[in-house]
Amino acid sequence: MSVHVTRRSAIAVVTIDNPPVNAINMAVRTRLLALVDELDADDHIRAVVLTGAGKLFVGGADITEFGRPVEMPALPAVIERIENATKPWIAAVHGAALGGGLEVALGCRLRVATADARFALPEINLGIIPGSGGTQRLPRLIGVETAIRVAAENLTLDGARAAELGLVDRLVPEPLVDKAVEFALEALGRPLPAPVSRRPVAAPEPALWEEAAQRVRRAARGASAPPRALDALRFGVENGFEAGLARERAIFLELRASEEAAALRHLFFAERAAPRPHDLRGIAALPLASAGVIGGGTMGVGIAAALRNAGIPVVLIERDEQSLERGLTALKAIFEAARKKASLSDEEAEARMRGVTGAVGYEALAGCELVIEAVFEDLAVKRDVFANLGRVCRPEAVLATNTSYIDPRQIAEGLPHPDRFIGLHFFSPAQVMRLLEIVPIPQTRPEVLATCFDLARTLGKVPVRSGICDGFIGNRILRRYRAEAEAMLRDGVTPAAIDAAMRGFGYAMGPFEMQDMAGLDISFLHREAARARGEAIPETPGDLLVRAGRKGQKSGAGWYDYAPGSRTPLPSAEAARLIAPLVGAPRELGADAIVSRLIDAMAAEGQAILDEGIAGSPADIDLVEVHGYGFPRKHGGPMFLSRRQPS
Ligand code: 3H9
Repeated sequence: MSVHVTRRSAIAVVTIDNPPVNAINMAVRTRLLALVDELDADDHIRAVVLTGAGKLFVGGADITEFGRPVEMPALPAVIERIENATKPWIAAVHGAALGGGLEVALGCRLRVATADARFALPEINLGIIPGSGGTQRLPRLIGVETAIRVAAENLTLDGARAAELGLVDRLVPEPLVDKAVEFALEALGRPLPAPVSRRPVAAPEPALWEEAAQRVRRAARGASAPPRALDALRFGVENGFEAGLARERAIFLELRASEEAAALRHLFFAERAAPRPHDLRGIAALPLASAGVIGGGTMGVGIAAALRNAGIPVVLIERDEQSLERGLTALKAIFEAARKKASLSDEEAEARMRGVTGAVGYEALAGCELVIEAVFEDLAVKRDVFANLGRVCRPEAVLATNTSYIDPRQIAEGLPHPDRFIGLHFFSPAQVMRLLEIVPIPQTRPEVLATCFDLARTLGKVPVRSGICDGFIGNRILRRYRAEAEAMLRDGVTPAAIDAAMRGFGYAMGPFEMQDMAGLDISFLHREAARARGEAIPETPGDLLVRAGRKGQKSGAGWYDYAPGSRTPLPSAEAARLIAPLVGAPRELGADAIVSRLIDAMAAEGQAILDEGIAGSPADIDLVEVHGYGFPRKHGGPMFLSRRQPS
């Protein structure tokens, strides 16, 4: 049974027991509704304590139901019934009370919580707004200003803060249920407070709404739900609880049926499934109490920062003192920047650096349980690194390469115990970007693979396993994306039109702006090297630009012009003139057509990657694009999109 009842003299204890997160599904709603009637009719019962089994109160409404029509009884009706019960219901919260979980607690007459309680309305992350009175009851309990932060800006309140704000009537120690029963008996001796929906709410200064609207819109970055959560909340404050509840429900149902919400649900489940692949269940990860990073360049330093942020001591290796000093300074600058932004305290920033040992030479890595190589992308250089690691590291230490393009099987050739070798492809800046491509070679032991998934969890990354191919999953799709953009360019569509279309779709920048930012010269040099090896690589428009000295932002010109000191791309007549020999007559193409051509190309490459067994699922490919390549979350990823709207 998903909800059970015990009796403690005059108090009924109702426990929602629906593992893993006590999500409220139809069975839970039906049972709660029946229980209110049952307990109201029970003369021996004077009050009801409502709690959650296991580690938390309630993780929210059951998200798996959202792809289907609403099944009755709906949650607002259940909460209304709880609120109007003749026997008062008292929520006893430990762990998370999220979304519908918080809404149920708000429907109770009183609330007690342990210090570890967390209250939030994370619905906006799923493309919806609270649908059971969260935007209406919360401001009546804790005030408009903080309620906006919770409902529309993802603020989580801990137990202590919730108690300060009056959301929690009493903070209690464990055992929670015993303390809640005591509290209930006490509460029965006093007049009960009014149900939250009947309490007045103080309307704020008009300027507060305007400021909040601007803040919410800015932070939403094009997502639909946050401003709508604010709308619902404001409407209820200005027009009363009943009208507000109706408005909230209408917006909730509209958004619940939207493509954006479907996309965000798809990502929610993909992100939760990613760290726990089925075939690794039951395989124990190896301990990872210390790690080494080889290479103090941007990538190595970013990886070291990510490890330190997760509390793992790091040995950073460089080939000489000067390079080591540069690497350590860059690492310190990362923590210093976090300190300035107040995301780290002074002590935390210092502790991050105290956990770093810099060294020249490999001997310092002898005790490490994991070593990640992040040196120059050159097979001979990397092989030399692993020859040294084979010499100094313990045979059971996990040895990883951060290569983006080189076949890891070639890097591992000659390494003793290659079963401990693996590719760990981080994305720059590695302390920020959440994607981690995990690339086993045929010899990699399952324990080593499990260890890397475990590492990803520890680092807060989204791990995706990739088979071996040129560019793995992400860079291979990027290449196809760029090739398609170039094909459109050759068809006469301007870079500005293509970039604007992709920005309109939700990317932070379009493919040509991205190339200008990253620099056009690196891929030019790759093409030149291939040509020097005798490969037949036709001249590209990018080659023409680089030959004319236009290497992107770093040279002040690329696909676009840039005013001195500015990063704002300006359409360039000069670039158009230079590439003219390789592009067709100017042609207008609508933004939608541009977007679908590029997304179709990505999805087609993704399908090829699936067919070849390089990626395990379409969802994995979507995670790569969203977390490594800036694909707009609200569209769910190229595979999701192509399957929703077959072209
Ligand atoms: C809502 O409430 C709408 C209402 O306003 C209105 C309704 C009318 N439903 O994250 P984990 C699964 S919207 C179904 O690894 P943790 C998850 O997929 C909801 N399933 O655990 C995973 O499954 P599997 C608002 C859910 O301990 C398993 O549980 N609430 C739900 O690290 C474990 O998840 C939210 O948005 C759900 N609501 O963290 C909260 N939640 O094992 C979303 C989780 O098969 N949830 N699952 O892979 C969370 O933030 C975290 O799961 C939580 C636990 C903090 C609760």
